Amino acid sequence: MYSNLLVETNGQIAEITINRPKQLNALNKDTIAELHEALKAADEDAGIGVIILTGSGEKAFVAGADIKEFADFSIAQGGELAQKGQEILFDFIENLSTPVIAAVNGFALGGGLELAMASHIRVASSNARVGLPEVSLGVIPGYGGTQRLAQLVGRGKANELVFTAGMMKAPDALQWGLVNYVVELEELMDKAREIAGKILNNSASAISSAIRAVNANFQDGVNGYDVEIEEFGKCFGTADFKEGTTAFLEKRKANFRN
Ligand code: CO8
Repeated sequence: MYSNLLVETNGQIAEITINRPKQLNALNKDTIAELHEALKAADEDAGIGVIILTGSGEKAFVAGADIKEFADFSIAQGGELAQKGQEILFDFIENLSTPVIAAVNGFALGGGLELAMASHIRVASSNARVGLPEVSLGVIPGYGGTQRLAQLVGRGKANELVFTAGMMKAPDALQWGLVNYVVELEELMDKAREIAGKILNNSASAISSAIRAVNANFQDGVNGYDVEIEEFGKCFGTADFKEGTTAFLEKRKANFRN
């Protein structure tokens, strides 16, 4: 069905693998469009509660946007590329109702790190190398990297990584808080699935509300506390709230996902 992706369903987890290993899974236009479709389909599937994104092979998660595609772009085309990418992939992921875990299995550079940062949770393998090399190409991160990196690690560290175009090893990324865990490559998907399993014990509707409330902190002109109050109130009208509180009072485990 997809030319550049492999999509598997593992219980209530959709596992999406970017599959252009010869190009180190670089994000060309078609791959970005396919990712949009696959993510949208998983998000709209009531049977899916978590999405895991990873790259094919043992070398790269995603080595960046496909440099061959934009090497001769004009100012307008460059701006358009960044805007469209944000709209259909990077902002799109961040604002999905379904949590997305990036399993970073090697190089996550430029658009690749930006893809991991747009995901809600990041796990990396010990061979992973992350960085934003854009200024070494004469551009800047254009898929949200200047914003999301500063949000995740603070402005000073973000400035260093962006200005030096440096590549960071997995343990340093962990220490900076850029990834949540580092494990051996062969354990990477299991670690991502373990986190997914813990998420799947909980209410999907409450998690969607939590995503909206957390994201509100980073949206211009939006008061995150107001969004939290609104989302909190909405929870009281859900079947999951009824089930969660009833299960607690009946001293049993809540059963949210039948
Ligand atoms: N785009 C296109 N092709 C790539 C990319 C890429 N980002 N990365 C690797 N490839 C290709 C190589 O061209 C090569 O193809 P071929 O065999 O046909 O020559 C193949 O993948 C294998 O790569 P290498 O031979 O270079 O492998 P090495 O192990 O020697 O090196 C590296 C691995 C260090 C990861 C190296 O490939 C590299 O430096 N890649 C580029 C990394 C980079 O600069 N990424 C950032 C790109 S810019 C970006 O992402 C901008 C995002 C924001 C854009 C907003 C809209 C404009």
